Amino acid sequence: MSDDWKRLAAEAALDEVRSGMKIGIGTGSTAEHFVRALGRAVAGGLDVVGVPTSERTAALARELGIRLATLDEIPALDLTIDGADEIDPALRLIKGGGGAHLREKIVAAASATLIVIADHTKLVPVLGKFPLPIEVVPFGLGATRAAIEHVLARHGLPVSLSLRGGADHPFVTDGGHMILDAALGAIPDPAALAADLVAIPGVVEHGLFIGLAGKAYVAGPDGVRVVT
Ligand code: ABF
Repeated sequence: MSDDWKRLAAEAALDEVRSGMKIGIGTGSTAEHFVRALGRAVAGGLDVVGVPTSERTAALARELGIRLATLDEIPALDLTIDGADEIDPALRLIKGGGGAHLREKIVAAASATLIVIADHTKLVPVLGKFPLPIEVVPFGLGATRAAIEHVLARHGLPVSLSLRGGADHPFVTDGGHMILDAALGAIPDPAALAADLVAIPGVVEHGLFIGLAGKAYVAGPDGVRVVT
C-alpha cells in the first residue's frame, strides 16, 4: 500500500514540471517513482534537464533517457522533487535515511523551491522519531562524535548515536563520508539543533531540511493532497 501511495504522490508532482525547466531529481523509493514517471514524460516529448542527487538516481535517469547535467553546468534550478523521511506541519523535514542528504541539500538549496513527495505516514506533528542522519568526515571520527554528543546533551536530547553500517562495515556516502544516526525521539527546536550541529568542524551535513520545502504532495487512503 505504502508503495502505491509513494507512486501516486510522485506521479501527481509531475504536474509541476514544464518543458524548458531545469530540475533537481531526488533519491529514494518515492523519488524513483518520480524518475520513472519523468522518463515516460520525456519519452512523450517533455524537454527538461535534470540534476541528480545521487549516483543511484543518475544511473536510473540515464537509463530512462532523461538529459542530465551537473550544478557546475547549471548552478540554478527551477525546482527539485524529492522524498523525505519525516515532514512536520511547517514543512520542515528529516531526510537522509537513504544516505544522500548532502547532495540532496546542495541541490535543493540551488533550486527556487523543493517539492516533497511522500506517503502520508511521513507526516508527523514533531520531527525526531526517525533517527537524524549526521554525515561526518572519517578523519577524527571519535572527536566529532564527542562534539555531537555534547551538543545533543546541551539541547536536552538523548545521547544515542550509531555509526550506520557498524564499525566493521561502515556505510560510505557518495561523498566518501560516514553517517552517525541520532535516535532523538522528538526535536523541539530543529532550527537551533541544525545550527549547532553544522558548526562542528567534522560534521559535513545533517538531515534537517529547514526553510527549503515549499510544498508537499502527500498520498494516502483519501488520495493525494497538496500541503503548503
Ligand atoms: C530520500 O529518500 C531521502 O532523503 C530520504 O531519506 C528517503 C526517503 O525514502 P523513501 O522515498 O524510500 O521512503 O528522499
